[in-house]
Amino acid sequence: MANNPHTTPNSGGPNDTDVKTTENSKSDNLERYRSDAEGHDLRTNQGLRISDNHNSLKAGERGPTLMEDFIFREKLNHFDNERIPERIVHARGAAAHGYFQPYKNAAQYSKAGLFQDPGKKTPVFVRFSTVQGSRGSNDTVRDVRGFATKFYTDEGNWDLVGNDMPVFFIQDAIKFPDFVHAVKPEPHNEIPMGQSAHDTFWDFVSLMPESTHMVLWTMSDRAFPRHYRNMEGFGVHTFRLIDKQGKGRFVKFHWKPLAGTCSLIWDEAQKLWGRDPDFNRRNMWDDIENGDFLEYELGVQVVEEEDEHKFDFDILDPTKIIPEEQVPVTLIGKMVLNRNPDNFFAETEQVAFNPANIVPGIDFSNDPLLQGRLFSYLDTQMLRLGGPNFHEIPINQPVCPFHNNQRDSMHRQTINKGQASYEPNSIDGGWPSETPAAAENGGFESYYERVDAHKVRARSDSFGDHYSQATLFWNSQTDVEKEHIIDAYTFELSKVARPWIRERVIQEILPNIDLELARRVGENHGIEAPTSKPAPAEELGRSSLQSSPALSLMARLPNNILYRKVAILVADGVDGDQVEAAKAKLKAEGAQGMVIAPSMAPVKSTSGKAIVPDAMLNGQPSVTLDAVIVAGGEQSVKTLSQSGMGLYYVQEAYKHLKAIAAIGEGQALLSAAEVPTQEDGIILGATLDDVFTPLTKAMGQHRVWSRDEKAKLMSA
Ligand code: HDD
Repeated sequence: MANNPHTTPNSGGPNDTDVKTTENSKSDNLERYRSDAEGHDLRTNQGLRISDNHNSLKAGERGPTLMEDFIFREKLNHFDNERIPERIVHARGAAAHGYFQPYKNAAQYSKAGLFQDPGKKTPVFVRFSTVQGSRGSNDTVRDVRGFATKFYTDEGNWDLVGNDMPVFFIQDAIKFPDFVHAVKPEPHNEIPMGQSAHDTFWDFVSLMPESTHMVLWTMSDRAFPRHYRNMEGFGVHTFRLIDKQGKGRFVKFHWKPLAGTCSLIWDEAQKLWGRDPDFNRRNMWDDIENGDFLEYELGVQVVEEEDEHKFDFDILDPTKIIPEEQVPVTLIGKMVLNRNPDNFFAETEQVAFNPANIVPGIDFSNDPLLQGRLFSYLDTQMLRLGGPNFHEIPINQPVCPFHNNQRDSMHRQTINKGQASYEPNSIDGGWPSETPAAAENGGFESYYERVDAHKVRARSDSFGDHYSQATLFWNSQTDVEKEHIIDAYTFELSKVARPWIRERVIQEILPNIDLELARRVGENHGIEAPTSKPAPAEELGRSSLQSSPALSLMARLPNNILYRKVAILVADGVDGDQVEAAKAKLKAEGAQGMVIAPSMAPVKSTSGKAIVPDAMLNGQPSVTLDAVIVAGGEQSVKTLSQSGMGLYYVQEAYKHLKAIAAIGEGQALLSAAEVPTQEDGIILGATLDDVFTPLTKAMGQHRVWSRDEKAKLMSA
């Protein structure tokens, strides 16, 4: 620093000092790249008007195509090169624009500009993803979901590249390629796609006890969220917040969804692979188009440096959470996702996240997984996005100015003026120049941490506890959640061909979480589980906390029906007024009623009025919606009762623990389908008013959990 004569202490460059982004800054920045063909002629990339886009140039009408046809060659050549390498992990994703706004000034934790002013909205771009499958795989597979946020701040881009689960499979980044090779489709036949239920995954994780906690999360229903709006998000690692005085504090970042947490049911998730492989991305897209935005609160768990060692685990170990009971989550702001991208490839596919993108006020910790990530992301973009200029791709550009002496390489867009591409210089006035670190909105300064140690390839003993937080997670689940976890291990291991791998999981891993869990999964596989925990004491750990209610999905039930979708089943002869009233009432509660009929032909109601269906029974099956109303009308109910799809609709909704209301004659459909009628969550009534409040109450619990055991009898 400092020997540049043009560096003025305590100030940035004259053109950089007054950067004030607004919620719209990123959209404004993208505007100059948007292209709208309306009213324009078809031209080549060189600007030539094309007169015939249907026929290639030939030697005679029936003759060979001529090499001379540069219009044909340009078109095919571009098409042939349309694909770029997909992400090695997180290949399938969907993204949205929005903003982040702090609740109040958070300067006591961090000097980062985006946390200071409650009036300030910082633009964000968020990409959600699955991890294992390729770009064309299904949304609802059992997997972790990526939750990556790019904040376009006045001080540069901050990327919070997190997941919907708060821990990770491995402790050291050097194991990442091994883990990814094990979980990805197997190398000899590329099977199975998007799933962990196969030999190499279970082989690896059963040989790596440190993965146990995270594997348990992925065996819970969290592994297939109902909607991206219903997922929590986590920065996973312990990071640092730095205040104006340069004091650092450890921090874990959390996203808390305002719509509550809820997930699909495994059977439902599997059926969705075929019924609507785009289920999550479609719902996010449609909701944003409808003005039903996604909202999350940003939370921080802050740990003073002097408290670093007061926990019974190491806060640098990414396989550990800091239980919310030990350090509460302070909510510091809100994020709203309110705009869909204009172009999937240009934005969602080309966006490049990197945990190394931080701003003054945020810094890293020595978590060895995080340290490795700081290398990997920049490196991977070189291949994926074709060289080091990917920061110039519109979606990746910061909204503040950025000037430096980096030059050239593939696809360079910036036309750097001037003669001096080095610093210091006295030819171009010394610009661009450094900004002193201590300045207001100043230059970045790494956290002043003393590191004095031997070079070793080693793992700290404090990372040795592999099981106590897995046990904590297990203990914190409700009975239904525990049953689903038992079912998940049972299912996954049933797909593992090698018996010794199944045995290793059941006899050497699961008992260390919980003996009953091991016994039950073992019973389902005919494998005897041990009656005491086999792992050494140091691996079993010593968590002082027995249970943490915050770890259950039930901790954040919605208790309202906002954004829920309800099927209203109809056929000719339906009570039309009732259908209209049901739609209106649902809308008034922030939900959406969808009229679903045997076909798309308008339905004749009892009043003679035609009702245009929103969808048909097999086009919008029950797995795509949250609850069902069977509307009254004798003829309508009779038609539905005589249709396989009509019967299946309510049976499947019952199986997936959904609330079902039947009005008047509607009850007959439930009886015909052998859906029990005297049960919680099955709401019968003569009028819409009779059923509406109990229906919304049941939906507010997301599912009718008390039905879980009985629903297994339903053959749908
Ligand atoms: Fe990673 C992508 C999240 C560990 C290496 N990662 C990627 C994405 C998310 C995460 C959300 C997709 C971003 C997007 O939408 O484009 N990764 C995580 C989390 C981790 C984690 C929460 C642990 C706490 N990752 C991790 C390690 C390494 C990587 C340890 C390597 C040492 N991750 C990558 C990558 C990817 C990636 C290969 C693939 C595509 C990309 O980066 O841009 O570099």
